[in-house]
Amino acid sequence: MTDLTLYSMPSSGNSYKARLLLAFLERPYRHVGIEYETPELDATHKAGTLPLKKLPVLQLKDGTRLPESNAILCYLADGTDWLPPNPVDRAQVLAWMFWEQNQHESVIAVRAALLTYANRQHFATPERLADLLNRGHALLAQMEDHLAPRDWLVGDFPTIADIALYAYTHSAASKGRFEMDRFPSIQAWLDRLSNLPGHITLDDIPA
Ligand SMILES: N[C@@H](CCC(=O)N[C@@H](CS)C(=O)NCC(=O)O)C(=O)O
Repeated sequence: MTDLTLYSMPSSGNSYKARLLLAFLERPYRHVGIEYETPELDATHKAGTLPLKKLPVLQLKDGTRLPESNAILCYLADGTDWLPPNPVDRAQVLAWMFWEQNQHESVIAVRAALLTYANRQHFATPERLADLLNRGHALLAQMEDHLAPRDWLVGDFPTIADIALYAYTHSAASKGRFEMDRFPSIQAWLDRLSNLPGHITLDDIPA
C-alpha cells in the first residue's frame, strides 16, 4: 500500500524526472501512465485531474495534486541528500532547475519532440530544426563548461538539479540528434548519474 500516485507520461522526460527520483529514493508509488495522443489523455483532461493541464502530477495521501516536474522533485527531495539544506546551495540547485525549464527544455526537448511525435511533424520546418540545433549546442556548451571542472552541477554530490537536467540531456543525441560527442564532460556526468544505485531508464515503467 502506498500514499503516492504519480500520473506520468511514459515517453516524456518531465515525467521521467519524477519516476527517476522515486526510484533513487526507493519510494513505492502507484503509477498511472497516460501517453501523448491517446483517448486516456483526453479523458484525463476532461476529468480535470491535471491542475495545470500537464503531466506529471503527483497525488499525495490527502488528495493534493502537485503539478510541474521540478516542483515534484523539490517536494520529494525535501529532507533528503538530493536537496542541500544550505540556503546558498539550495538556491544554486533551484537556479539550474529554473534554467532547465526556461532555457534548456524549450530547445533540447522541443527539437526531440518535433522529431519524435507524429502530430508535431508539420511544425518541424528545416529552418526551425536548424535554429533549435544551433541554440541547443550553445546551451550544451554552457553545461559542458560548467561540468568540466566538477562532477555534479552543484556541490560535491548529486542533487535534483542533476536529475532535472539529466532527463532531456541523456536523450539529446538519440531523440534530438544533437552532436553529443562534442561534450565529453556532459557525457561523463551522464554516465556518473546513470551508474548511481537505483537508476532506471526512461523505458523502465512501473507496472
Ligand atoms: N513545465 C511542465 C511541462 C509539462 C509538460 O509539458 N508535459 C507534457 C508532456 S512533456 C504534457 O503533459 N502534455 C500533454 C498535453 O499537453 O496534453 C513540467 O515540467 O512538468
